[in-house]
Amino acid sequence: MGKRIVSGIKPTGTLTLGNYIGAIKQFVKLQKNRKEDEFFLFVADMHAITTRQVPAELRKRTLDIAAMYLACGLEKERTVLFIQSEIKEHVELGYILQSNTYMGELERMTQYKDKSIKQDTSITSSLFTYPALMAADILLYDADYVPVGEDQKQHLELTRDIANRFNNFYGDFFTVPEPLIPEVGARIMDLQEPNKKMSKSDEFDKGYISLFDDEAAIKRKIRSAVTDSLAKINYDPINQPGLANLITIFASIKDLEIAQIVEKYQNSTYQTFKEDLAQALVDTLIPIQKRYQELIKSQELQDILDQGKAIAGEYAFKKMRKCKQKIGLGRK
Ligand code: ATP
Ligand code: LTN
Repeated sequence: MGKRIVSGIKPTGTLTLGNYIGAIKQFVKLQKNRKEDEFFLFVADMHAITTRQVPAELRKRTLDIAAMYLACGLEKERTVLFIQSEIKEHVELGYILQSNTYMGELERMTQYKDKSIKQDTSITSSLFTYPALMAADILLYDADYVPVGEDQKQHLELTRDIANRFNNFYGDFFTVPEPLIPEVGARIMDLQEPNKKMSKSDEFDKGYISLFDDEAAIKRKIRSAVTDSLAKINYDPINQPGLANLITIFASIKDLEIAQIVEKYQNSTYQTFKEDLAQALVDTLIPIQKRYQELIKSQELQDILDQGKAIAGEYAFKKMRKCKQKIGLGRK
């Protein structure tokens, strides 16, 4: 029997190389290798509004992400691609799952802790309850696997706990999902502060590579990426975190092992290594950008999203009807 694979990306900030390596590339690879499986992929715009967004920018980025997913190589015939807010059952199930999630569990979420420290004032209540909505995104479609980066592991564990709790109380109903976290590239680090995750919400753009960066920007950012003074190509995340991050990026982009990159460059200077890495990134990202430019203006993108909405919507509608019956909501 085929499995169902579900994942999403928030349309906040620009898409980064971290999103590409940690999530999108993995998704594309799974699709190539798992011919019987079904792939549901959405733009998590409801999650974006947990922090303040400018409406026109939010709408633009939502479409940008949908187009980028396809430009990165997803097979459109095999992907149910949709926009989260167009399927109202996500929020409906999110509320039900909030009613099966404890305050203590949400208080332990590190993403919430990190984001609320950064914002200190006006933290929304939806930023706090966000993991219950994320659980709904996944459980609504009975996902077997959820490909994500390392930072989402904790949310996936909570999703599993919520599903098990619900199943124990009401009888088996949700598939308990498993995270799929890549071996290489699950946590791409900031180019300037290699002890911090590369993040699109960062205010300084030297720390991340955007999937929309042009050739000059890519080369400049790699050239100025922080390394160390040891002057030896070696994979040592503790003592050479900046270099280890660049090696990880290189291995991931080229689909090679870390050891293969280290071996190839062991006698090279950092400068040569960085030049080759920058070129590999340019060779990967520029063709993606070309495909994105064609898609973003096309009717094809709109048609794919309409079709995604219809397929996901039908599944979600049926699942929610059964869910309400199980809980005792409504008349029948
Ligand atoms: P923010 O940086 O604003 O918190 P985000 O990029 O983590 O946002 P999403 O866009 O929703 O949030 O993330 C989409 C996917 O990309 C998730 O699966 C996440 O784990 C993955 N991801 C994000 N950043 C990285 C990173 N630096 N390395 C690897 N994977 C990442
Ligand atoms: N919470 C994730 C984005 C996200 C997601 C999902 C990922 C929302 N819903 C469902 C996988 C499955 C984030 O912040 N990166």
